[in-house]
Amino acid sequence: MSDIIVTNRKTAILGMGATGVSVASFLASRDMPFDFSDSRNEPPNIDLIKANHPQAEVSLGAFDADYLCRYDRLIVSPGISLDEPALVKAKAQGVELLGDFELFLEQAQAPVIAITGSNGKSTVTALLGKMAEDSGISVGIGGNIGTPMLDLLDESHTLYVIEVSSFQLELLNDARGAISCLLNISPDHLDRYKNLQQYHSAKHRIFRGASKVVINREDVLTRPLISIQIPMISFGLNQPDLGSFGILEGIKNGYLSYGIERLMRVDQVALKGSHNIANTLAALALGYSVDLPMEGMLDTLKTFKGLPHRCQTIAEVNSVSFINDSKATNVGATIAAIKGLGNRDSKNIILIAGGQAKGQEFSALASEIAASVKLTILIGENAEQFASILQDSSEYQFSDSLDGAVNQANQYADSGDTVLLSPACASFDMFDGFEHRGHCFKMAVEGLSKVQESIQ
Ligand code: UMA
Ligand code: ADP
Repeated sequence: MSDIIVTNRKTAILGMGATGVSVASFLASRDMPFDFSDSRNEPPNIDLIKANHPQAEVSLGAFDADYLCRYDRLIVSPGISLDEPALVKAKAQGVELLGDFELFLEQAQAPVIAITGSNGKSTVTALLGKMAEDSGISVGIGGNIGTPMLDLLDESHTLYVIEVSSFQLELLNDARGAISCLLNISPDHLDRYKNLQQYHSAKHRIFRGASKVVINREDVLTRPLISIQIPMISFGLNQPDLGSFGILEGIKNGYLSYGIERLMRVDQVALKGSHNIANTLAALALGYSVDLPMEGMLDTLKTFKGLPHRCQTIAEVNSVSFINDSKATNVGATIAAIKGLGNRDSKNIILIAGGQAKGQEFSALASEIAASVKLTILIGENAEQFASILQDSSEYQFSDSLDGAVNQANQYADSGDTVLLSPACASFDMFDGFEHRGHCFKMAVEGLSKVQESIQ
């Protein structure tokens, strides 16, 4: 493939968020000129960009096709839909659309592990990154998880572990020998994609030009559609074939295994929940594919407790556990949380859910909620839509605020119950993001603890 970075091409960066800022620094460090365009009138980093890149022309407000067609190429931030009419027209007129992932892959001088999936990306990225660090490797860890990937480029790194979203994959043409992992696929971002098929196609672009592939053998949607002649390692919670990762003797009392080789008892893994055991196996498969030492990886598994806002126990008040799973922004993640924490014999969960549905159906949740949830408290924009799937199957209430929902949950809970914030929805109707929502939940629960202390 020809070099992407050629200097005489007129370039505009679309989007002035984290990605746009990192693309600008990258181009500036190579003395390559660029302009900026953002469809918001008051984009987030306008002052920073004007100060750091005074030579760049900045165009704000709705994207204009004629304006964009002045450029040879547009480097498009992931939050911008490629169906945006001005982009569609610019592309039709021969303007090249490029994403930061392609730029990053061209520049990276060390092996790249690329991780995508509907759920578990950040957990696997952070876990694998920790495994590499613990084994003494200089590793760049970032992408959708937080640090824009172009900011990671560093000649001293001998490995990159990159989380990539479907948005970041939409413009990928060639993974340039990356080791590509697709963890799982369940409906998400259906406000951006026309249907699940289109979302699935975006995810599968991760396999184009990969040198090795790691897939989930229990999720057929993760299998490459075309037969590719590259090494493939699978993971899954079932018994592994030779050369793949899985569980021997069952998840309760069994072993993480590589083929018939028992590696470690499942109950020694610090991460909890069967979905996290699947994540653990994916990380092992990826680490194995770049020759990380197995002993060291297993040691990391004994201590890595996971990231905040993902099924994180934050308090116990009156023998009721409060769990923050604010990062559950789709139905698949909330199903995993209820499955992992629910007790089907005694319905022990009070679920706080709702927010922005992002075009998804909630119906797949109904049977899981009916089995383990004693009360669902619904908040946010799509609370009514969520309630419609619960009509006959289980009890629910509405709340205007997260504080109110926590109080309602606390009043309803019996000793031994679990209050679970796992919204299955995006948070932007009420919060600045999932972290803000999780933080507000924590504050509300701490408020309860204080009331409890003052009573005692
Ligand atoms: N913008 C427009 N027009 C639009 C949409 C956005 O001009 O139609 C502008 C905004 O005004 C803003 C900029 O684009 O100036 C924001 O760009 P962006 O939305 O692409 O976000 P970044 O700040 O660049 O952050 C992105 C990822 N965000 C999204 O994909 C939406 C971050 O993932 C990622 O951490 C960051 O790049 C670094 O790689 C966040 C995310 O929510 C956490 N990701 C989604 C998810 O995990 O579900 C995919
Ligand atoms: P992502 O980066 O893909 O959003 P995270 O690791 O941040 O993934 O987890 C997001 C949500 O998905 C959390 O609620 C978490 O408990 C849940 N989750 C994590 N791994 C899995 C998995 N393998 N299957 C289903 N849900 C998962």
